[in-house]
Amino acid sequence: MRTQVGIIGGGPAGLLLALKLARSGIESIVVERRARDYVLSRIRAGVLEWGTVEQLRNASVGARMDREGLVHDGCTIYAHGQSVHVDFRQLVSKSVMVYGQTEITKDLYDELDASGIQVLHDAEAVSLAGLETCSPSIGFRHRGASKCIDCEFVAGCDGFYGPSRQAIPRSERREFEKIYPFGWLGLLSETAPVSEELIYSGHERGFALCSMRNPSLSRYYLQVPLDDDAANWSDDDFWNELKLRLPVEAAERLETGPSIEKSIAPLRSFVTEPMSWGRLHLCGDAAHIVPPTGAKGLNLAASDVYYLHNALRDYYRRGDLAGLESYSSTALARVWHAMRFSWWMTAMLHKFSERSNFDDRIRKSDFQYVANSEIGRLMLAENYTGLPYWRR
Ligand code: RFL
Ligand code: PHB
Repeated sequence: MRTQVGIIGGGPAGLLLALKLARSGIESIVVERRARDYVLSRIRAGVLEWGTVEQLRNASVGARMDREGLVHDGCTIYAHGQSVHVDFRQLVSKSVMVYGQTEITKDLYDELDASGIQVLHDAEAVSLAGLETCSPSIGFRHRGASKCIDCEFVAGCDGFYGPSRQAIPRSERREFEKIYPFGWLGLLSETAPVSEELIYSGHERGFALCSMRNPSLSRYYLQVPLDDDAANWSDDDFWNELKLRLPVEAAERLETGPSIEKSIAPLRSFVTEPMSWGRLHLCGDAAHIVPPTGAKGLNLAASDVYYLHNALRDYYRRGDLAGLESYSSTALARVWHAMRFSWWMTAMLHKFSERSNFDDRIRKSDFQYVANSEIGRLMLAENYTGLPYWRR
């Protein structure tokens, strides 16, 4: 098989890149390790920055999002007995869109099918070769046969555990990592959301988040120890603990019901540098992971795709290599801002058992800065709704 861009990974980064490239007349093939149903059963992100919304619209894949997504103009941060409303529209004239990653992935698959773009599912033993040459390739096993895609560029969109990042020699890679001593237990239920906007709660019992997918589907999270197991939590245990961690008015309004999904995700901050090696360019979770507190993971995947698509388009239209050469540094500048913001939100709102009394006062002071200063809320709103896509 031969194509211009070989894409490893059929998550949001790989699928959006394939679609945007097709819109610019550039061919690609996507190789995905899992079956489509498996990819579509993963419940992940829920909050889209406006830059992500506009990218989906520009790739003509935003119609259902615009019909079914919920536009949010603010959110509530609760800690130390005080609720603070952060009004995005008033502070930065921007909003976010609440629309599940599962729905985006489905919309992207439907659009790729309609455009005749190949996504090869159930690919096993995927490997990369010739990355330092002009003709790299992707080898894999598919339905019992060995296959190879010869291409001109490889986009590594295969998430944190995929092979692309590992294909960059260890001596050429620098990794930056922070592991947090807790995870998030998420629960999905067919109940009305407790509030119209998201509530982030930094309670002394631990963090909690009230989110949603639509007016009758709620998504809630609780901070739990890293070694906890979702099976240890009955639905009643979850609802009781959630009520204890929310502002009283919200706890009283909370509608409870059976869970339709319950799972624990660990929290991690991770960046690999550089994001390019020869003809390989990494996008999304393959290059970086943020704790979900700032709702940045999917949005960073989308901004990487924005930069990489523009760089490949300039190369194929004009033979201009400048965008590809600066892709890593351009993408990383935005990545590090999101790293800082996600780390800051996580530190401010979670309970750290090993933290000193000094750290606890800093955490309280961070929250009070948001509560008492419009500049504090402005910083939160600007980062949460998404920093601009700077150009080189
Ligand atoms: P993905 O989604 O992990 O997709 C990578 C794809 O690559 C495939 N793959 C391979 N394919 C071929 N060969 C191999 N050897 C392969 N190995 C892996 C995988 O099967 C998969 O299909 O990465 P991508 O595309 O970079 O997208 C990143 C996002 O999924 C991720 O950052 C977000 O979900 C993070 N995230 C959130 N992000 C937000 O922007 N807003 C949020 O509100 C938000 N909430 C969340 C989140 C992540 C969470 N979890 C579970 C980690 C909430 C949670 C709980
Ligand atoms: C979600 O709805 O899954 C969600 C929302 C906001 C976050 C993280 C996850 O910060």
